Amino acid sequence: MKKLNISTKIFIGLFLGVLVGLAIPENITSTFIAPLGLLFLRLIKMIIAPLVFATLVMGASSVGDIKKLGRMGGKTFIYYMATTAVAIVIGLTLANIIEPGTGLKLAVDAKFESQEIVPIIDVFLNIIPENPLKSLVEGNMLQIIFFALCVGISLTVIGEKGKVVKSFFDGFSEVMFKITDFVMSLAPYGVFGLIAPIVAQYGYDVLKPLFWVILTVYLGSIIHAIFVYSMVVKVSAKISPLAFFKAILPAQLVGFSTCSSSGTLPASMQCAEENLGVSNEVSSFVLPLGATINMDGTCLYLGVCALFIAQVYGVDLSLTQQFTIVLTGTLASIGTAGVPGAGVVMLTMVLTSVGLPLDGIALIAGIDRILDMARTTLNITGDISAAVLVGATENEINYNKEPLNV
Ligand code: DAS
Repeated sequence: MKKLNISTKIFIGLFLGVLVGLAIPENITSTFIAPLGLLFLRLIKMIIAPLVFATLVMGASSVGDIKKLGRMGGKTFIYYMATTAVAIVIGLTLANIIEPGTGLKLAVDAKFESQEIVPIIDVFLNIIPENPLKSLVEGNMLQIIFFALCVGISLTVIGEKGKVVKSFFDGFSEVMFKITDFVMSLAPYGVFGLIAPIVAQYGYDVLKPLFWVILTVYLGSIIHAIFVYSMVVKVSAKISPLAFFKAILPAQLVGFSTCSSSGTLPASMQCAEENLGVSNEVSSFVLPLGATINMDGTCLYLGVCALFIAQVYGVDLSLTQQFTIVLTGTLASIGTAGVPGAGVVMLTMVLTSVGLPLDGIALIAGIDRILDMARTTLNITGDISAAVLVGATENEINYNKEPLNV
């Protein structure tokens, strides 16, 4: 039988996970199957920081000129902010049309302690590490990216003197890619172990009352992915949307099951480079940045949930307030880590910015994981679309790769 490609294997893992989750009680799946998913998550977390650091140093030091790095950075940042704002507008528009919260009276019993809100200026100051080793140990992605860029650029500037250091990072990034290949080969088992307990936990009675919220977030995510990213990859790289979505499917499935953009980074880099032909130099710069500051899915979810909570409480949000949501959400996405549940922290900031009660978050806390699956999948899809855009505009895409052969 023809060797199954990774997408098919992960899909089989996902499908079997759903079947087992439906057939076997939650206490069994959480005891005997969940550890498989947790093992996969730990392996992914093990490689993120060294993988990002090594590949980013290599990427930045091989760019060759600072101007090009600045150009790539500018394109990446503007693209991320623009698509994030579009995502929030799509979320708000859909929530205004579908009105998921109208006519819904849910008891808000769970008190929701508001999360600490970091002022925007601190978000930017926090990008600079006080102690780079501590950033690596703690896995602070923005600080790791900042320090790796400093090292990479310095290696470019010192030229020959940095030869030994550069060859070390060259070898180290190869080692990290090899380990990543091994970890990603376990993805089908990891996805199975992650999905089965979730399906067992979320029965129909949990999802039913909030069906319209789930529908609005998933529908908005699909609309954003199809209309925004398809146009970007088609116009910038002449890659057909079908080829693009087929090429990134493994990363999307990992994002869907892990609910972590950072955790999906190894898969995102692999799909961008091996299936779409984006150079390592571009992918190791654009993707780690995106995993942290680009959260289109999260921001679409913010638009939907802020309006849902306003509707449940009978609050009419003015256009100015809805514009405030777009602004707050876009800026808040910069400082939020790509880890499970990060969106809830941002929702706190957005609700506060328009004076909505934080208790409203308790309404959706029970299904947040289901919403996180969609928003993380959209987040990483946006990250990879950025890698394609920057790769194409910097002539750093190897078109000999057959995306359709994924
Ligand atoms: N789970 C986050 C991520 O990894 C997104 C979120 O919680 O909104 O991108």
